[in-house]
This record gives sequence, structure tokens and C-alpha cells, in this order.
Amino acid sequence: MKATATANANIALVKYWGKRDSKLILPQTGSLSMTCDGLSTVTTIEFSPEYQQDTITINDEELRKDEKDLIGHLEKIRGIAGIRHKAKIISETNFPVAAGLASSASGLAAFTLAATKAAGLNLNQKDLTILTRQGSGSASRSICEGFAEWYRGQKEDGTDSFAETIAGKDHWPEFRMIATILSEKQKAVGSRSGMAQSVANCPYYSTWVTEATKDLETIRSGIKERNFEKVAATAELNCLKMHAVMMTTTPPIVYWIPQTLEVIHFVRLMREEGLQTYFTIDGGPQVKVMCLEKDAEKINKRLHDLESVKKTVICKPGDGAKLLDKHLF
Ligand code: 2P0
Repeated sequence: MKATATANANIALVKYWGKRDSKLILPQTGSLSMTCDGLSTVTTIEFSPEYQQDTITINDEELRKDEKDLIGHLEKIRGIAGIRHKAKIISETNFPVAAGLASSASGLAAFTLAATKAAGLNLNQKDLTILTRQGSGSASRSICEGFAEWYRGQKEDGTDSFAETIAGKDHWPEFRMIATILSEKQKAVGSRSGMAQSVANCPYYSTWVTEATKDLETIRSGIKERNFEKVAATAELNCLKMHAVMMTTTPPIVYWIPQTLEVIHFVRLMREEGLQTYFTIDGGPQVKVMCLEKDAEKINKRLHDLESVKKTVICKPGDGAKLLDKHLF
């Protein structure tokens, strides 16, 4: 009753910000992301009658924060599989967990695949994304390879709110996402409570829903056409619309730090100089810079020259979650 899985983080081109059902984790809008090769989590889970309690260790640190949500997810999986054994869980990421690089997405995706397998369940990919979604919404997209859409769905039971690959990693292998790390401090406001406050009181929330729905159409067709300008320009604007919603929520959610603005302006400057490049930002200060393979090294080098940029990771479209033969313990 032991299994190991790996999953990559994903960066959304059309963001998820708000739920219509917080128990089942059903979103207000669909969202669309690129699964990022190079930002991954590996998780081994073993269920055994020998374990007296569940233990979760992430990057050598025993987890305390968010523990309740993760154990709740584990309980759900135990319930579906009809088992009661406690679990030992060890997880390793190849990037800083608190840095706002969608570690929860890769973590929950690897966790759900490993836990279902260790519990003896063999879910198909669609059902796996539905179960993963109930651990963390954006993690459902990390199950899928390449460019993935998580559908809003209409049903109250959430059976039509799943994620799937709309274009595989080989459809557009030239697309690049350069993740910059500007600060490794833990973010002040968690996405879960932040988005609930936006739905409840942001005066522009209904506009966000309308806009995100339109952006989804544009980006979906842009990916199919491999039209970089269409995809990246729309993704940049979608990110700014989401941050406008965050900032006009009560209490205001401001994830940006001075270094964030420095990189934003730098990307705009490079664009004025003729480089094809755009940015996107999630629930944290880091800026992710979109470009094509032909310009990636040059842009990466210029980003490194900025004082604000501590580290970068260049990501191309990556694999979905996979089982591994080699266990972490
Ligand atoms: C996204 N974010 O689409 C957006 C952009 C943050 C900003 O998905 O409550 O950690 O576990 O479903 O998935 C973060 O939300 O929230 C997120 P839960 P999750 O990537």
C-alpha cells in the first residue's frame, strides 16, 4: 500500500479566483494553464496498520500549516477506498514551497495520484482531476499535460467540473514561462480566504466573471493557433484584471512588492524594444515572464541583471502527473 507520484506546478493564463461552492471546490469561472516542466513535486505515500497517526513531511520539515486541509483530503480518499490505515507521507519539491510558484498545485496533484494508487484505487484521468480539485482547485490542472483547462461546470455535484489537456506539450514546445523568484517570504493572505472575500465583497467581481469567460475563449483559440501575441497579451491583461479584483476587495489583497513592479516595467520596456514578452502574476509577488524559445535565453539573462531578481527557472510545457517506481522511503 505504497505509491510514489510526481506532478509539475502550473501557471494559469486565465486565472481561477473565486468559488461557487467552497465545500466541493467548484469555481465561478473556468481557468486555463500551462503545466510547467521544471517545477515539480515528488510524493510517496504509504498506508499501514503500523502507523499510529498520519505524518506529512515536506522538504524535510514536518508539516503543521494547512495540515487540516490535507488530512481532510486524505480522509476523503480513505473513505472512497474503504480503508482506515494511517499514512506516512514524504514530499519533496525542487523549488521553494512558500515562494508562490503554485507549490500547492503540484503538491496536491502528486499527493492525490500517489494516495489513490496506494489505497488501491485506479481512477481514470477525469475522475482523478475531480478528486484532486476537491483538495485544491488549481491542482486539478496539474494532473494534465501541456495546456490544461479546468471547466467551470454547471452541475451542483461537481461531476462536470474537471480538468483536461486542450493541447499537449508537443503542440507548442516553443512556449516558455520564466518564473522569477523575487522574495521567498510566506505570503500574507492565503488564496483560499482571499478569493472568498473577493466573491463576497469586491464591487467588480461580476465584471471579473464576464471578462474571464471571454479571455478563456480567446486564449483557448490562441493556443490552438499557436498565436503567441494573442495568448500572452490576453493572459497579461487577465492577470491584471484579477489583481484589480484582489486590490479592490475588503480588506484589500495586495500581493505585489516593489520588486514586482520593477519586473513588470522591465517586461514592458523589453516589449517596447521589440521583444515578444509578457508577464503574469499569481497569489504572491513573483512575476512569471512569457516568451518563446527563440528569445528565452536573452530575456532570462536580462532578468538576472535586475537587482530584484534572485533566481529564475525557465519552464516549457510539461508532463501531467505520473507514477514513479522509485519511492522516497
Ligand atoms: C490560479 N490561483 O489560477 C490562481 C491565480 C491564485 C491566483 O489557483 O482554495 O490554491 O485550494 O482551490 O487552487 C490559487 O488557488 O485555491 C490559485 P483552493 P488554490 O492559479
